[in-house]
Formats: sequence, C-alpha cells, structure tokens
Amino acid sequence: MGRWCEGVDSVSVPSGIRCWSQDKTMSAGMGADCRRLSDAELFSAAVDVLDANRTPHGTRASPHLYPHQWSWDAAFIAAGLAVIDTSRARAELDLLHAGQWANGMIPHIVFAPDAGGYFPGPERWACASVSPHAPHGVATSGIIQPPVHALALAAIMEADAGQQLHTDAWQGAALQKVAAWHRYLVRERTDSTTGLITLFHGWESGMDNSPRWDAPYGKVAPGKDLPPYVRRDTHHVGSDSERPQDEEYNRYLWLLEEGKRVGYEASAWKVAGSFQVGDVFATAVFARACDVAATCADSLQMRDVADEMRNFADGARHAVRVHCDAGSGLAHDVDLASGMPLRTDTIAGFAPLLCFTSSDAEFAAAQRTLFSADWCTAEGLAFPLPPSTAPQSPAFEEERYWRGPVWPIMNWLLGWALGEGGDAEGAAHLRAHGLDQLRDGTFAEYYQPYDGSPLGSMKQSWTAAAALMWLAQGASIPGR
Ligand code: 9WN
Repeated sequence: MGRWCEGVDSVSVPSGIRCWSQDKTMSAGMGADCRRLSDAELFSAAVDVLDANRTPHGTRASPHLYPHQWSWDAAFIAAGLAVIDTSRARAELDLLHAGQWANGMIPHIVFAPDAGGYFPGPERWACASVSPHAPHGVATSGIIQPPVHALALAAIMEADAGQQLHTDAWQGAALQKVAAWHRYLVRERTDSTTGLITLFHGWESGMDNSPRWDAPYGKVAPGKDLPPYVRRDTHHVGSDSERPQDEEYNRYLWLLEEGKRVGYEASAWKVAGSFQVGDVFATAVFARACDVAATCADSLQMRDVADEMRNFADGARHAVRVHCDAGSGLAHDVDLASGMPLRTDTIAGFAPLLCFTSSDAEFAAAQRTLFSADWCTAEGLAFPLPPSTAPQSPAFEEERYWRGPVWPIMNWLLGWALGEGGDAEGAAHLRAHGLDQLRDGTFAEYYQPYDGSPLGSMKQSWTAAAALMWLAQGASIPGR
C-alpha cells in the first residue's frame, strides 16, 4: 500500500484512476480499492511538504529538481503559507524581494547560497558581473516570470487582518516592492505596438516548452559558441518524456547567453534578441495583479500608488482585449519579430478569465470554452480539469511538461480568477476536481491527463500551496 494511502478510510479512488504512492510507484494490487486522502489528511500532508521544503533562504520550489526560490512559485507559496502561518508567508516574500534588482525587476530565480543542484546556476547567469542593477550578496537569474506577487500580498494582508495582526509597516514596504516591479514591467517590458508584456525567453512565461512558443523558438539558432553544459533536470523525473527535449534546452541556454551579452537590459535585448514575444497571459496576470495592488494600496491609504496601479491595469486589460477571439474567448500571443499572432490552443488562451469579469463578453466566452468538450470535459480525462494544451491540438503530448499535462497550480489560478470574476460554480468545479486530483498525496508538479499519474517533481511546493488555499475555502480546516 502506498504511504499516503495508509490509514485513509473514507475516500475511494474514482473509477479509471490508478493509485500512486508518494514515491510515484504504482500501489500494487490496490486498483479501484485504493484509498485517497481525506480533506484533513490532505491538509496535513500539504503542510508537511511545505515544511520539508523549508530552508533559511525560503521555500524550495521542490526538494530536488528546483532547490531554490522561483519567482511565481514563491508568490503562490506565500499565499498558501498565509493559510497556516502569516509570519512565514511574510518572510517568504521578503526573501524573494531581497533578490529584486535596482530597476525593480523580480528575477525568476533567487538562488539559495548553499543549495547548488540546479542548472543553469548563478555562475552561468553571471548577473552581478554583467548588470549594474543586479543585487550583490544575493545570486539571481536575469529574466522574469509572470507577475502574480500582488496576489500573495493581498492574501497575507487578509490573513493578518483576520488575526488582528498590525503589520501595516511591513505591508506598506512590501507594496512598494510590488509597485516597483510593476513599474519595471510597464517601463521596460510593455511592447509599444501591442501593449503586451514582452518576453525574451520562454522561461519568462513560466510555461517553458508550451507549444505557444514553437514558432518563435523555431527561429532561435544556438550559436557555435554556446558554452558546453550538462543537464541536471532529467535526473529528477521518472522519464525524459516528461521534460523538454535537448534541442529545446540548447535554445534555452542560447537565449541565456544572449541576455548575458546585453546585461539582461530590455532595451538592448529588444535590438538583439532572437526570441521576442508578446505574452497575453502574463499581461492578463499583470492587469489583475495591478487591480489587486490598487486595492491593497487603498486599504493602506497609499492613494497615489492606487491610482498608478489602476492606470496600469487599464492599459494591460485593453491589450488583452484586442488579442481575444470573439467566438472562443481565447486570447492569443504575438510573435513580436514578425507581428504574427500565435494561436495554438493552450491554457494561456484563458487569459481573459484573469482580467475580465462575468459581465464582459470575453470572460463569458472563455468560460464556455473552458468547460466545453474541447477542454475540461474532453473525452477520457481522468479528472474534468484543463490540460495545459488542448487535447485535440496537434501539438498535444500527454506527458511532456507544458505540452499537455494538467498543472494543479493553473487549476488553482483559473479557479481563483473565475471566483473573482463572478463564476462561483466554475470556481467550485475546479476546486472540487482539483482537490480530488491531489488526493493521491504525491503533490506532483503536473499530472498525466488520462490516467491521472503524477509527473515531473513530486512534493512540489506550489502544488501543496494550492491544496491549502483550496481547503481553506472549505468549512472545517484543522488547525496547526
Ligand atoms: C525553469 C519552478 C519552475 C516553474 C516554471 C516551470 C519550471 C524551470 C525549469 O519550474 O521551470 O524556470 O527548469 O523547468 O516551468 O513555471 O516556476 O517550479
């Protein structure tokens, strides 16, 4: 019997789902009798994952594959920690902000000083030696990830208020960090033609090998002077088929070299970069994050910041609106080098759910598409949850990373957005089925859509954070 299955007495596995133990071996002989974690057990197992991944330098994104703080992971983790321990949640954001660059950029990785274990590590990025903006004393990468950080701040503020903790000074300082980050994105990363946030590396989207980037990546030709390297990531997953391919990795490493040559300076990268895309999903996240930051600023009586954030939100929302398909509601990215729209059906297309509400036509159309037979209710899915690429897309691959598997953190984010936008039923659907998927107790980074098997890293911190946030919406949550 799988370890997490022991002692569970009330939740049985849905038919067709295989049972997996925490170490990702199939539980021999369990079949349909395999027991799944109850709410209370899931809650406590999620806390255990976040505790085991805790370090003095922040929460590792995962125990082995990602032993450092990642930007958007840390934000989701902080929001999850707000459910159980607001002082740890605050510390999580502080540690991330310690890596913030002088120009406001929050880098996609803040490296723990002694953790090593990830390639490309600090030496390869060499940020402090090529950029005057990079911090000294904290090693970071030189690129960005989607700006979800204001959501973490809001979750912490709400939790602190609930416990009558007076942390206004911390909140004000944290909001200034978020505001500086948002100013960087407007000043240096907003494309003047499309209004979309510009990315120079697929990693910046957080959806590294998503087929949304296949066309622009096709034009990236790694130079002969690409320094040699050895991948580490494939050592930490069950099969190479779960990770990007070597050819893709060469391009990732080449773009890193391009960035290093221009000191990771957006104005110079715009001239020289061989990968330049307008990311509609990051832009929608940004619009919503600006709304949320404005609300935080209101409650802290920081009126100028509130006005500034609302102005940013309006600009980003407009940019998303003009990149939406009226019928499906799905939004598309743009290849900024050619001006061509990038229309592969991926989960990023649901960007309108993040920045509009049920009174907007774009939201209503995207919501219909999400729950249609093309997505959540596609035939044969283990759980009615959206795969990262539409199953009928020729680019769909059921095991490979962002090309098909179901990502729990995306389910959380879309569910949260549906709830905020006024679709309580849709939010409840993603919560209920998203939690059911996690009852195997592996806290996988992503899941195979058809047999529900856990893929990528096990004990992924943001998956545990998603479980805590969903469970916190339920009636009875066990205390710590
Ligand atoms: C590169 C940490 C990160 C996530 C990304 C996810 C993956 C890294 C990698 O892991 O990216 O940044 O090595 O594959 O794609 O979204 O933040 O969990």
